[in-house]
Amino acid sequence: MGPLSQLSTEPLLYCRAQITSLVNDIIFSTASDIRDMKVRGAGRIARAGALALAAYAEAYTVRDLEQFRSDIRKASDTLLDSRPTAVSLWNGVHATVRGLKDAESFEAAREAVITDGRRFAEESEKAVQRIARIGSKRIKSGDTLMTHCNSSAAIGVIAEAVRQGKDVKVYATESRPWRQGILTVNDLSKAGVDVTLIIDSAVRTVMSRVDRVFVGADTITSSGSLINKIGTSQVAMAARECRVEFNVCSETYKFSPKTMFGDTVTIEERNIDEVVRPGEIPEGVKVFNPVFDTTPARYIDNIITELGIMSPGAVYGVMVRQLGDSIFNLE
Ligand code: RI2
Repeated sequence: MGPLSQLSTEPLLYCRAQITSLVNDIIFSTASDIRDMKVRGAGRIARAGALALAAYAEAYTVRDLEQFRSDIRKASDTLLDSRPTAVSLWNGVHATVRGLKDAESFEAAREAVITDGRRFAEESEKAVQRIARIGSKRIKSGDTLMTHCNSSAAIGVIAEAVRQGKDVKVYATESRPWRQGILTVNDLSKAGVDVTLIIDSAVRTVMSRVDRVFVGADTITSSGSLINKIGTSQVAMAARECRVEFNVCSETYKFSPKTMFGDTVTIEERNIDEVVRPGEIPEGVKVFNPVFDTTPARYIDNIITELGIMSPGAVYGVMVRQLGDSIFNLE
């Protein structure tokens, strides 16, 4: 390669490097927003992951199928590494990249990622709205409800019931350490709901006044157990003790097909700074900050999905039906 060609290609290489770094930024900034909880909630992080991959594909300029496949795989891994517990992100990413394998050209592969990513995000929004309509039928006028953390699916159900003119009261837990309960009381108040904020340790005291609990889901296993914000299992146990109905509002992309094959769900542990301020406790005192817990299926009365209300025992069948033939490629 002579000096002339070097001169003419260098700016091109420079531009390509700039474009590549801009394209990568889409993925890195989404992953860091998810990790730092700027984007949070199991449904929202799934949509953010799917749309980031679609935007990445749209901005991708190297017209090489194998290179594209490899870069999409890396981008998917970067997104999946951001938060480990909610399977919604895994399902959203996999729904977005599923057309890559069979695509015969770069153009077809890129189009598949763009279309599937956008479709996942749209379907996800629709599922939340459908859950609101279905779940609202479980609520009667005069009911007192409880919710934990900040679930758009659970809030949608309660807000829809109130929109229909039902008179309900809601207790919302603070949900330490991130205090997502503050978001919840703001969301519910905006929707015209009579809502009372309680600290997490008031759950058992208040449960005797409650008729129904509605919580969201980060992951539901093949045996129908729920992984959700830390403290959910305590809410469920208190509800069982008081004979209060315990409802989980969950889009089916929060069902984890990986658990059918023995995978366990990783419970995210976050930084201790979220619990104590520096210097507040003696050196050597340990802090344990798991942010999710498991509620066994036997504490769950209903799982409210976009396909309808089901018992935890029905989850396995829905997973098998939804996965179809692809079930054999999962392990
Ligand atoms: P939606 C949240 O996790 C909570 O655990 C909430 O119950 C769940 O996601 C589902 O939220 P985090 O991101 O998808 O606050 O229903 O840790 O909005």
